[in-house]
Amino acid sequence: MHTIYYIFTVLGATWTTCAQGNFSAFGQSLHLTRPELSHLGRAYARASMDGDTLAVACLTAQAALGKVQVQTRPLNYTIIHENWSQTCWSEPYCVIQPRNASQVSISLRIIGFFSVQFAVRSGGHSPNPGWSSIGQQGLLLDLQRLNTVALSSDGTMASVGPGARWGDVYASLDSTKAIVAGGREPTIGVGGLVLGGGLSHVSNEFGLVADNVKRFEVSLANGSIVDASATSNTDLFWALKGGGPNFGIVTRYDLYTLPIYQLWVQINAYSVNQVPAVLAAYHTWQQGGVSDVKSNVELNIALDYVAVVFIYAEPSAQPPAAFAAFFNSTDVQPVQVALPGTNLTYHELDVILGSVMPVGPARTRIDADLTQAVYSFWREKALDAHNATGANQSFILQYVGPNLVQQGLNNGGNPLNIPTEAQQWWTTVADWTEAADDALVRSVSAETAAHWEELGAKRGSNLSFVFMNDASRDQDPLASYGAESLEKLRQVAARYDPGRVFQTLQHGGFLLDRAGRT
Ligand SMILES: *[C@@H]1O[C@H](CO)[C@@H](O)[C@H](O)[C@H]1NC(C)=O
Ligand SMILES: *[C@@H]1O[C@H](CO)[C@@H](O)[C@H](O)[C@H]1NC(C)=O
Ligand SMILES: *[C@@H]1O[C@H](CO)[C@@H](O)[C@H](O)[C@H]1NC(C)=O
Ligand SMILES: *[C@@H]1O[C@H](CO)[C@@H](O)[C@H](O)[C@H]1NC(C)=O
Ligand SMILES: *[C@@H]1O[C@H](CO)[C@@H](O)[C@H](O)[C@H]1NC(C)=O
Ligand SMILES: *[C@@H]1O[C@H](CO)[C@@H](O)[C@H](O)[C@H]1NC(C)=O
Ligand SMILES: *[C@@H]1O[C@H](CO)[C@@H](O)[C@H](O)[C@H]1NC(C)=O
Ligand SMILES: *[C@@H]1O[C@H](CO)[C@@H](O)[C@H](O)[C@H]1NC(C)=O
Ligand SMILES: *[C@@H]1O[C@H](CO)[C@@H](O)[C@H](O)[C@H]1NC(C)=O
Ligand SMILES: CC(=O)N[C@H]1CO[C@H](CO)[C@@H](O)[C@@H]1O
Repeated sequence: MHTIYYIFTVLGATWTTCAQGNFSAFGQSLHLTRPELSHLGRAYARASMDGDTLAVACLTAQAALGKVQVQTRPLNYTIIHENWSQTCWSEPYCVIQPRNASQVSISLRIIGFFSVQFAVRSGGHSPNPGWSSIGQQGLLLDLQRLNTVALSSDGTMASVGPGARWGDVYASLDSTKAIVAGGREPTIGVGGLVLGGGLSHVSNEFGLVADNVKRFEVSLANGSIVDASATSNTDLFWALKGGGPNFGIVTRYDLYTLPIYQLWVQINAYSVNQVPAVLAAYHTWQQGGVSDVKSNVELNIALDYVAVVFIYAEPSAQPPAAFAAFFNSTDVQPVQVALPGTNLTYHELDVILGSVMPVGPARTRIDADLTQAVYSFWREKALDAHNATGANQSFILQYVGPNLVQQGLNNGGNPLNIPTEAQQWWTTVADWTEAADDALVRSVSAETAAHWEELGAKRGSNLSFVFMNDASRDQDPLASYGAESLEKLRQVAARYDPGRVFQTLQHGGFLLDRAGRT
């Protein structure tokens, strides 16, 4: 009896000393003071036994980065609620708001050392719970202070922080008449959009936003800060152009500026009973007008109105001929011209669009009858859901053509593997108020997506690609890139994150570990 008790005590003591010893070396590398080392080391030794290392991780971050960068309870609720969708409101154990790449690197080393769960937020514009939010089981790395926007002296490149919002990027560049390809709503954050590929108003001409990146500065899980570009860590460069949050935290994006400044824009509103005519005109544009890659038609069909934004990547005195299907047809007449044809800067357009137009996960080749059929299917379900819950939903189509894909290839390629043929991507945005209605409202989107696929398959126009930026949590965009791409992405992740921090400790997101598994 005595002997056994004695051995247990020795093991316990050894274990405690060992935890303190391990922390001591790590803490010294963070330049903690002697009292901090000893206090946190003891707390870690105790907490490890309780399994409560998260509290010590947060305190260590506070000691290493300063209290201004790390909030523990009580948290500032503005930060918790700083996101697009209430489905993601969640209170983390603590929030780290790094100010520069080296603070991101320190945060990642702390996360790895203590092996604690985390989520990363740039703009928080994902509606998927857990993608940029986390509850009491983890810490939130909120990048909003990494928001600088700087134009290079020769004007060919803008360096942008991951936590900047696109609205601020455009506003800041506008004064120098520079623009970059970026998100289509001002509140979207830079980081999440680029890592998912990113569609801009001018993607038909210039490709995805990710394909306009010259260089990424990345903090890896082990704290190393590296560059990824066409000449440095080229495999990582390729993977970051649409491969999601699987490789590191990008702390700076160097984006090529575009050789354009003003755009021609008109916004028309149509009545819902004109939807068949609007879809027919959209189809005609896709068959012809779109060969002028400067043209873009953004279609947003809500339950009680239709908004169509016509964008031409050049100023113009008249409606460009590319839009003839809409402007020179008696079949399709707007009930209101919400914005008559105007030359606008990218920033002015961004301000006007506000929160109108997102875009979506791919489903089909261009097929006018299919679009009409799926629209009818969706509308019936969406109206039922509206009656039951008050939810508003919209039916949104995005044209994607061969030139967009070609632009990506010209800049070294990306993992997305988008088919090189004309196609349209569908997405939906739903707004509702009661959490109890989540399942019902989501079922409309899920069933509509399934219907696209089913009817599309019957008609030979089903494509497999799913666009990450607009994918729902139950979809699998990484798997849709194809087996070869997926395997290559896994190899890149294994090379840059051998400890699998981003796969095992990251709370949500389209992670490689979860891709292709169902
Ligand atoms: C201390 O570090 C060693 C080597 O990395 C590891 O095997 C051991 O489990 C660690 N002990 C504690 C208590 O963290
Ligand atoms: C809470 O956070 C917001 C946004 O970051 C900031 O504007 C506000 O000043 C903060 N409030 C307090 C009490 O720190
Ligand atoms: C990062 O920001 C912190 C806090 O402002 C500062 O002390 C540190 O010197 C900065 N590091 C670098 C590499 O700029
Ligand atoms: C828009 O730009 C075109 C082409 O530069 C020009 O001819 C036209 O006058 C401009 N329209 C307005 C209202 O400034
Ligand atoms: C509409 O038709 C008229 C007359 O043929 C032509 O001048 C005009 O350019 C056309 N507009 C568009 C947008 O194609
Ligand atoms: C919605 O409810 C109204 C009133 O109860 C009813 O007239 C209408 O037919 C319903 N619409 C749908 C699509 O169920
Ligand atoms: C749905 O739209 C109607 C009218 O446009 C609006 O009054 C209502 O607040 C919206 N409901 C939600 C949940 O957004
Ligand atoms: C649609 O295409 C994808 C990829 O080719 C395939 O995985 C899926 O099963 C197809 N859907 C149907 C209903 O055939
Ligand atoms: C961090 O990881 C990268 C990629 O695995 C590796 O090249 C680098 O040597 C590591 N740095 C340190 C300090 O271990
Ligand atoms: C700080 C902030 O913007 N919070 C918003 C988070 O999202 C909800 C839902 O859209 C808004 O109501 C909050 O204002």
